[in-house]
Amino acid sequence: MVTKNKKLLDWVAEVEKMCNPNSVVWCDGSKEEYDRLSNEMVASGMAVRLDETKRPNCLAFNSDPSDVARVEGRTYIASLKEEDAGPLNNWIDPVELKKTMTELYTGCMKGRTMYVIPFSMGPLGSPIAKIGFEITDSPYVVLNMHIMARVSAKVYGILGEDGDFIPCLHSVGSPLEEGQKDSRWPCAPIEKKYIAHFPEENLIWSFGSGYGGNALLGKKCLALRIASAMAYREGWMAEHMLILRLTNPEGKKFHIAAAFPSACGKTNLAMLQSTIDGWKVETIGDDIAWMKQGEDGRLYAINPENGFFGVAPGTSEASNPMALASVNKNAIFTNCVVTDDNDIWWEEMGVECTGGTDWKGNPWKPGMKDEDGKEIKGAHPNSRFTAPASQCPVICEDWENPAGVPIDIFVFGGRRSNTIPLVHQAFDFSHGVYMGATAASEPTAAALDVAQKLRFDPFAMKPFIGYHGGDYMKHWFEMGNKLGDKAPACFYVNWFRKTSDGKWLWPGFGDNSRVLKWMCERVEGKVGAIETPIGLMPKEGELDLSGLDISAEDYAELMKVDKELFKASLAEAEEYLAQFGDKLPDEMKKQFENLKSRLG
Ligand code: OXD
Ligand code: MN
Repeated sequence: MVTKNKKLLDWVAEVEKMCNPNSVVWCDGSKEEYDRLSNEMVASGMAVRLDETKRPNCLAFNSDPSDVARVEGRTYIASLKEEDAGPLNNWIDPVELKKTMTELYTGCMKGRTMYVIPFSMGPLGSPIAKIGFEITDSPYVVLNMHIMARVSAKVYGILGEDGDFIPCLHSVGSPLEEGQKDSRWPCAPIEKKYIAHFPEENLIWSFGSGYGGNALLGKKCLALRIASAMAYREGWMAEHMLILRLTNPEGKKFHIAAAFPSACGKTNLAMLQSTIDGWKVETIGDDIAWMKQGEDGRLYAINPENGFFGVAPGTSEASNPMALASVNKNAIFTNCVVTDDNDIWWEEMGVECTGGTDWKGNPWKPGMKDEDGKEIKGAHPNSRFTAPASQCPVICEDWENPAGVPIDIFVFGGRRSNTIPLVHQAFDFSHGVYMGATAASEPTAAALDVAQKLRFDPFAMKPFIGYHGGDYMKHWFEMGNKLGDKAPACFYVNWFRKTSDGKWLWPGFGDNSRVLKWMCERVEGKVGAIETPIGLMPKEGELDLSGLDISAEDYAELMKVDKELFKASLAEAEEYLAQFGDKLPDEMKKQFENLKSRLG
């Protein structure tokens, strides 16, 4: 028996009884286990093994066309009281939801193997790490969890006989009748999908989807939704942030944590190749940060994950060479093109492709059009790579340091083609909280079912806060009070501003290092700032543009603060903030009024 832990044994027995799988496999995270499941999936036709000489030990999967992204409309925070879930979350009474889901789970693993995955979010045995167990009937999930979390037999030892863990139950929701052939990507229809969180119990139940954050439960479900609720109760932070180390030419190290909504270039920024001499970026994490105040009063961050689950399209030698290098081997690709010579490809990869099999499994050639003359994309816009973080050539030597790294700078942002300048700094931490809480972005492909308009996405956490959004803002202000003068400096960036005729105003990618340099110099007091109604902005000549081909007009447009446009957006912000009712912190109201009066 791998464990004597009663909570674990009872839970696994109970789930086995309910879901009725053919057999139960207790996973150990070994290479043998990974290879065995990979071979089984290749043999059954669910996975394609890529050319071993070009991409050793890599697999490609295609999902069902209905199951290609997180489903926010089917994601629930089932707190005991509805008011504790707040206006940003869907809520169902936990008793009712458990009843509905128990019916769905009953017999749902028939004909399948049930895997019990022991995992740690954060380095094994670290005081900040959390232990979870995911039960799943998807071998695809087991393989991805091997990369994204620390899956290991050692977790059973760390758990011991009486230790606690976060139970994460997952099923693709597609039982197999006797003799029934499995589909390539089993899943349930949308109305049967539920991604449920029970924050008071630290419990996750997911049904019906095999994709990404819906199914790899250590990531968004545990490390963000459940962890954010724990962090609120316990006085720390679980945020949707990349973490990077920036070293300046004198060797001084700065640590930056940045929050951007899905598919706004977080992975690219985390692995940025600086275009300014002597400044170097190293990656600590690309999606999630857990942060606690250290004994010296500063805020320390760890990346609880073990891999990258990155958006593939647009990842190229030009945009993110370090991500490309990370997926050379031991990677999983989902919903990309498998080329005729058995390699992987996606749109804007920056390499030629003569053809292959598209994400729907059809023969495909670049430039192919559908009946309406619309170009058929080879890869789905939310197609992904899963790769071990250790394979990133610029992974920081401290990325697994259990003590974390001290955060100097917070960056917030979103994708905005107008109104928001390239960079501005908050006057102080509370103003930074206001900026983060009112961050807004144009939509992306990472969630299936969000309205196609600008959406407010506080700290890029809208889909991931496991409790009331107003309490979440209050928690940010309280963290600021606790950190005092040791709180990180806060900045807001927009890499995505365009001219009125749709041309990008800023080159982005490696040149974003110029903006990070300005932030570090602000923190060090080496450069000044111009005070504007919305915040502090670079003084003429102090943002390093050396060697960059940007005209004076474009630069002026990029940095323009149009007071009238901002004032117009205040009404939207006011409406958005009103939904938090009496949970809206007074400090938020004060910051809003201050901004309004500064804008005149
Ligand atoms: C992600 C997301 O997959 O934010 O990281 O959607
Ligand atoms: Mn994310």
